[in-house]
Amino acid sequence: MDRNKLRELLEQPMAQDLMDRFGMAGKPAEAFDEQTITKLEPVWKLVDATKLPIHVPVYGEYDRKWWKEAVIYQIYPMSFCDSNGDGIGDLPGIISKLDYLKELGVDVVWLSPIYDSPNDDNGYDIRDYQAIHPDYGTMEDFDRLLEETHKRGMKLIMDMVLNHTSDEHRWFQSALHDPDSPYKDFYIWRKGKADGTPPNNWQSFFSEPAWNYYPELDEWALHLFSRKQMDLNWENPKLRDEVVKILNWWLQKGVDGFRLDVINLISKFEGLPDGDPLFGLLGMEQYFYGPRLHEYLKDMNARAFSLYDSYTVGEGCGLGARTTNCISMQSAKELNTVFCFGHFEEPGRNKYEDYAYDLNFLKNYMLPIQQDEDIDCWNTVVFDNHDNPRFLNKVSRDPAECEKIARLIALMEMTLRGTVYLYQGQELGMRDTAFRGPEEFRDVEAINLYKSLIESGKTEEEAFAYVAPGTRDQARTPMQWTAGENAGFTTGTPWLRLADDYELRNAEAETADDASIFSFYRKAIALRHAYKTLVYGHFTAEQPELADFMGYTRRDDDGEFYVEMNLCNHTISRPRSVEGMECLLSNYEDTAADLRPYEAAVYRIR
Ligand code: TEU
Ligand code: CA
Repeated sequence: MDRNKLRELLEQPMAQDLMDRFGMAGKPAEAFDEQTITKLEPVWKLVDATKLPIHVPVYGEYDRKWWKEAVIYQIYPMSFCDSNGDGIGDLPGIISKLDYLKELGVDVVWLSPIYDSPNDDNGYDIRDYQAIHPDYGTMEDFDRLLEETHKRGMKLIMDMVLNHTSDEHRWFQSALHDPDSPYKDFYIWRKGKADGTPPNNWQSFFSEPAWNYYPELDEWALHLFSRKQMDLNWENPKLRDEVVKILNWWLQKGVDGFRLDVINLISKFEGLPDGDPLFGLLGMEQYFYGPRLHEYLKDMNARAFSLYDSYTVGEGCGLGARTTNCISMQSAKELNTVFCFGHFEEPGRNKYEDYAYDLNFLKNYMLPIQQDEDIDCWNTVVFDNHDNPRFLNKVSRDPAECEKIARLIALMEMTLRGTVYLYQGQELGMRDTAFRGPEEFRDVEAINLYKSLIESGKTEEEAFAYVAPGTRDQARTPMQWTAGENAGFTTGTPWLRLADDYELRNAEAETADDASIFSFYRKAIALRHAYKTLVYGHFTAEQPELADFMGYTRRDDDGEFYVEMNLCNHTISRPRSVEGMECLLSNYEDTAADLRPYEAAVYRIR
């Protein structure tokens, strides 16, 4: 490849994000030797094929929106609050806790899926987009939840899963059993290879080949996730029309927007070519940022989202910071924001690895994003969700350190630019659980991974030891409301075991204690609500080159604030004097000469 062509390709956001992933961020074309250029041939071909828009930053004043200022709280309904003693969280249970969320300072509630589903993936396998799963309640319960949420001045967004449906959805059942079905082409069917193997080498996210074989049709159907989650064919305009109807149906009911599950996966490359191991999960590069993605997102925006004062956040599975911008720039009229999870693990690490996450990595990841004051894009600030072990425990498992780190994360969240997300229990400092055996796993991802490790020759002990720290069950243990039986989550038998520390860490104790993690979150959120400078203000890093220290100011015409954080477990000298500044919130009782382990504080300068 000639250097000019390489230079041109390296301008592309997708190439830049991929270079990040390969640990080659920001290298100029001249820095690539011939061997590396050859090795990265699949990257150049992929980038050349996509020719996706280059994001051009826009500078000036941010326009103010409710969803930019919002603190959004994710509820995993199955584990939040059970009102009828069946051990499963439900909508009446959520209604009973709305005052708790209001007290915390939540502006928006995001519900993980509550639609009718066989629960192969706990609701991310939708069987009916316009019906409530009976375990959660009725549509009347939902209408009451929405009304009670709005009554308290809060908004509610739904989790919409549009890359796939359950194989029990009527569309798929019709495709499978009715030779004249109008829904056959709603899914991705292919003939297998002559030797009887699947159409290509793609692997699912859940440790299996990404194809199911249906002998009655002698065809294979694609599933990027579980074998009961069948990928939809977005090339089909009739499918897109059905999706637009479903979005409008919920928006007309009054919901305030959507979290869009793995929405960047909906466009697959023509021909579904084999995946290259270079990109990790086999097949990933053929769909993580496909050629018609922008077209599909613009279509949904034009025919649904933009017709209401709605908010959308896409889950950008596998996207990097730059490709995320290309989808969330407001001038593109696609999505308002996109989750970027690039900071959830250190490069080269995965969620199953039990390593000490270095907050210096988080700082170096966050600073460039925060310093990029492009008003055409808006970030999300998120550390926890239902797919990952608790962020707190990635940094430390020491209880005393966790007391400080939980508050440091809270203070960072509430003083950075972006829409802020909290995951249920994060506000209490809930932690990971010491699962006792694989029989306690409920998560399809963990169960499949455990099986595949055994099949690959690992012992049961080895397989369990690998999966337990990273199973998504870590984030799904029941919400801890009291120190009483089952932490007040249910009067029955919880569907998933509780974490180990609910006597100490629960809402009843923490809401009554002004020094608790809950109270710290409440105060930090109150600061963010009181000072919009913390939302929209200019971001300037303080001595970014200093290791183990993260400091920054936020300022605009309305005020100036300074945040200092010690990112490690030993004392460091304070690089900037805080004399004359008003300390608004700190995770220590006082201000000492130096910064103590994981010390974090926000000051008002003016
Ligand atoms: O997650 C997609 C996704 O990115 C996760 O599965 C992630 O890849 C994995 O857990 C990391 O180890 C969304 C939903 O959040 C998840 O709960 C669903 O299982 C998945 O899509 C399929 O709908
Ligand atoms: Ca229940």
